Amino acid sequence: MNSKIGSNFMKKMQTHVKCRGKFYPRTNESIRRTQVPDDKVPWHVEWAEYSPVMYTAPHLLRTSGELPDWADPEDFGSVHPKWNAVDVNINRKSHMGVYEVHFNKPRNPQGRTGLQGRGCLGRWGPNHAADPIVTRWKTAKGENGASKILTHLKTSMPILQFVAIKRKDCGEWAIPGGMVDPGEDSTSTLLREFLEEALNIEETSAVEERRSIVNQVSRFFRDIAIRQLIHSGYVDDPRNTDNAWMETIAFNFHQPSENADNCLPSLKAGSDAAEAVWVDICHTNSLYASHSDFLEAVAILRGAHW
Ligand code: RP5
Repeated sequence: MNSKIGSNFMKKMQTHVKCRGKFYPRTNESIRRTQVPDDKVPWHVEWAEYSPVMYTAPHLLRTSGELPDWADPEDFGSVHPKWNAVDVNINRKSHMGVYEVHFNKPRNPQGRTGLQGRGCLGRWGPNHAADPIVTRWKTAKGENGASKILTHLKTSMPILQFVAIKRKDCGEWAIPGGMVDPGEDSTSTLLREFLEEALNIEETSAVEERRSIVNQVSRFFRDIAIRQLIHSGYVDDPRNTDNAWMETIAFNFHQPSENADNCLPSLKAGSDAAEAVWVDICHTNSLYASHSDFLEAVAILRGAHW
């Protein structure tokens, strides 16, 4: 990873913010987080009275046999999960290094969040996701009919666009990422989530059309000339808790020119996405979790307006 990108990230990621809001998401404001001041976020800072509410969403409290495969039991009983390791087909390793396990519960490596338990996350410890950041230059047809890259009025820098989706769960705009399924490798997750959320592949019934979309996007995602790792690590996701948190690998896939052979199919929202559109990248983009930080890193990498 480019060192400028890396250091910007580390600065921003030092203190999580979005997982320290007043209420826990998806609870109709019925579950309050203990408010954690910035200086009390790190675990090494003493806070004897810290005793946040314990909350795990009701649908995750079912017995093991009734749980979906993306969720852990609330209580492992006599089973000992392999923390900090690949546990059968579940990756319990963190990109952030070895996390602590305190009273049999993993501890958020970024510090306190004001809530214990899993909240609505399936796994104790890291919950792994993958985020495909698909970009292209913003262009317009010039007088001679040739397309030219547009620059920003203030910075004179070329404008990048990315594929954004509107999340159905919270209405926020986001990168079309998603959770890594048990046993799935994150490269497959990147492709699957993009196909589902930005191209609605699940509802594309015509076999030939479906095959052609999958082939086109797979080719595009495999092209190492346009692929760049942007982030692998913690995400400041509003669902994070003291014992369960989101991590991701975010890759940028850059479409060099609209007319290139690897041009993408037209966007169509599907699955957890209500809308899928190309959006200009700019510091004013207000996005879900740490996604604006990922875009800033992409803009720096590609020498684009931010
Ligand atoms: C974020 O949550 C990740 O960056 C990823 O975009 C997303 C995965 O969760 P779901 O979209 O599957 O809810 O933290």
